[in-house]
Amino acid sequence: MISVVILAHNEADEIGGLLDEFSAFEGLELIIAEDASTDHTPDIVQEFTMHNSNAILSSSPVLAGKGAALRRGLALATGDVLGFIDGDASIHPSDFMRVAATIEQGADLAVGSRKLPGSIIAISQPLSRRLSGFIYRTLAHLLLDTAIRDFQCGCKAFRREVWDTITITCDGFAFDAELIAKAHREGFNIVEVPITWSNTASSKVRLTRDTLAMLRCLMKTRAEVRG
Ligand SMILES: Nc1nc2c(ncn2[C@@H]2O[C@H](COP(=O)(O)OP(=O)(O)O)[C@@H](O)[C@H]2O)c(=O)[nH]1
Ligand SMILES: [Mg+2]
Repeated sequence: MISVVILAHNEADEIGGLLDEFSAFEGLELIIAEDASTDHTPDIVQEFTMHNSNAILSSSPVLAGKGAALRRGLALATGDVLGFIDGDASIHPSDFMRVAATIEQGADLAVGSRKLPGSIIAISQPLSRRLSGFIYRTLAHLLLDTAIRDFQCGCKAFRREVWDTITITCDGFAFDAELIAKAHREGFNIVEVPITWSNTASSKVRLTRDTLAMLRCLMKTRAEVRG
């Protein structure tokens, strides 16, 4: 079975549609990791879980960060393949399923990518995010010594063994880079899969604060994977 953690903080406009799209797929456990929403996100998810026995809501009143929410959600997962997707409908569930299918084909960690020849950016990010993304990517390459082209895309899947082997400590958006760097260090087979991605207006990233926290995490991860 595949367990997918769906990240949601104030995603009331998108989460219902995304969950409905996920229900078209069999063999999935859906874990919605929701933090501190001030809109109707928890109500929408709760309504869905009432009619879908394979779906669980894990809520926290504290805005813990993407990494912390993912650790909480993944702790509930029972599948042998684990994964996560952003809950803002920037990626279609069918793309998550393609990424997860790569695990059955031999990958240990499958990384959805917006930077491969087959990737499609249907709606692009504003210039400020594209610029900060470029700087982050360049630094992540230099610091973490992996050839991955898109660290940040919110669509990844991995064997349970990967999750059981490594420990992720970053609470925020640097979760993905830490996961990739530590899986790489352990010699796991990492495969990038092109996906279609649309920017949504609802980004929760606070450019200065989150970017600084991400850079701190990158430095910490570098020290850990090198040490
Ligand atoms: N549970 C939880 N979800 C979060 C948190 N921060 C962001 N998210 C969710 O993580 C996903 C990615 O965040 P987003 O702001 O869209 O990042 P961007 O696409 O890189 O701008 C979205 O579905 C957010 O709702 C958090 O602290 N807790
Ligand atoms: Mg987003």
